Amino acid sequence: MDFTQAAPVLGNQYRDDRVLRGFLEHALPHDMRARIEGDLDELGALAAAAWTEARDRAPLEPVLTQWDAWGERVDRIDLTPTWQRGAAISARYGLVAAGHEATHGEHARVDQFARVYLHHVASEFHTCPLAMSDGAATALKASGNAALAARALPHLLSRDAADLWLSGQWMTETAGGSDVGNTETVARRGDDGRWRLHGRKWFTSAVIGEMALTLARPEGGGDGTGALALFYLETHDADGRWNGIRVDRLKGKLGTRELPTAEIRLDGTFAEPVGELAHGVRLIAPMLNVTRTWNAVCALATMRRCLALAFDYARRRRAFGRALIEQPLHLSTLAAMQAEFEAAFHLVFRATGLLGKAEHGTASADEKALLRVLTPLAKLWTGKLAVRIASETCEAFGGAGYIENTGIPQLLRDAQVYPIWEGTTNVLALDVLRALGDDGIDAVLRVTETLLADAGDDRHGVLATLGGARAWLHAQARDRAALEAGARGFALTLARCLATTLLARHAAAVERANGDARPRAALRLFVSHGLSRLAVPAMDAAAILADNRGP
Ligand code: MFK
Repeated sequence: MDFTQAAPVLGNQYRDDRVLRGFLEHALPHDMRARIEGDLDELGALAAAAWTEARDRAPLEPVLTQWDAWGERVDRIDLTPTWQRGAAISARYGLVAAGHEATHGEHARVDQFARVYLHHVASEFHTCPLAMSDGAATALKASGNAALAARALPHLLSRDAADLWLSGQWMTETAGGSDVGNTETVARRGDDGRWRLHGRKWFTSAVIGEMALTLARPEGGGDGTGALALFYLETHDADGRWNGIRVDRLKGKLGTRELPTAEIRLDGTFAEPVGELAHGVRLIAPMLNVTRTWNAVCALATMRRCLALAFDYARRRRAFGRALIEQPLHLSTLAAMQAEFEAAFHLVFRATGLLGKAEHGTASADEKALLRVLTPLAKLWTGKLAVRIASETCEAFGGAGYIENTGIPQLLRDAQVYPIWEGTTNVLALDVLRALGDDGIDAVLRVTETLLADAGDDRHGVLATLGGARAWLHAQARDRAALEAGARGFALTLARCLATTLLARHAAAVERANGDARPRAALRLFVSHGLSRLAVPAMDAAAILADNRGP
């Protein structure tokens, strides 16, 4: 009889996730953990059920219908079944609301992001508009605009699906992706005193939402980033008609295909300024930092899904007379991925904890400085790592990993969005330099030294590498080109040092609590891959290679 390979099986993704459970056990008070555990368990079961349901199913995509049968412009987007259930699940599990839950105090963000992490892959990236909704709620709170906050927050933070709003974050234009200073959308104030927007937004991932925050240039305000203002708009009027918005088309993307990303035109769209009529980037920054945190958490979720499947398959698949997991090279390949994931997990979830503390008013000045740097570090590192782990996972399945209806290739196609969305790796590396400013590195060193008290032998390696990073930063200070060219390596070095510190603390705590040796093993493997990624960029050689044309 022909041999048939058993497919990988995904269990309850909360119960099976030692890393998440171990972290929550130490990060959250016991009574709070007991209160939320039922929800986490259900989300873990939903993740497993969604994986089984999607098996062998043809991928589904949203459909845009621009005209009705009688020639009226309707711009209706029909969503996939999973997306149609998105609002109900978001409201039921408070995927946005939990992060703003006052009764959970400084722990609210950890609770929220544990939920997001468990649900992300099963949601088919419905988490993207949720991220922006959370970002909008955070930016509106920070803006001090009481009227807009009173209007939108009850909807954005609703736990009732019928009331729940989604928000877009409409920044990207044809002339400005990373450089939003090139924004061409114009804001005009009419004789009636109302603002109307005119322009084209090129990547709007939540045109299906009820509102958006968007950047526009008040007419006559001048050029550049500083002259942009942040506007609030609602996508439909009270009668359900589009608010001067036309959906030109949905994007055909490499991945995240269930997510309807649209090109839209604003033509007289009524909008309200969120704050002053300038410095819109400053006003939208809280939103960016929240969506970047979501990006990092969702990248972790993809890594975890890859590892769960790859380890399971390695126990089922036999080659050369034994299971793959018993093959030394295969095992060490998977273990290296697991170690990188565990270190990244602790870095990202530390950032979520600090975000909660900062919002609750219990973070110290050094912790706030650390959070400002951790956010871009978490985003840039996990974006790249998710692609690497997803690619390695395809390989771990051999030919099956290249076959669409195993569900494995989609993990890689979807992962490629993480380094691009919300600022590319290079933009984020430059943001790390911006965040550190003149003396931010000293705050990072101070906090790390305190955290390292529990880190045992690993403290020496971390402190030496961080000292090297500090010296590198100061050595490049007078040469901006060299500083920028080395910013990626510098950022990754900081990320690896901070992750080592956090994983070392966790490993020590777990050993004391129950003798589990696995976090320590992950730490050993992670450190063995090296902490420093510092490089002195050979700018003269790079300049010579700028011309790559011709024979
Ligand atoms: C499932 C996962 C969920 C993910 C959801 C994804 C949804 C995707 C939808 C999208 O919208 S993707 C679009 C993402 N686009 C970007 O992320 C833009 C990338 N570009 C940048 O990040 C630039 O650095 C930025 C536009 C923010 C600023 O560039 P500029 O024009 O050089 O501005 P500048 O002068 O450096 O900064 C302006 C002000 O903002 C400064 O403050 P001051 O005016 O007080 O001096 C900066 O300090 C401040 N600022 C910039 N970035 C900040 C920040 N403040 C706090 N945090 C930050 N991150």
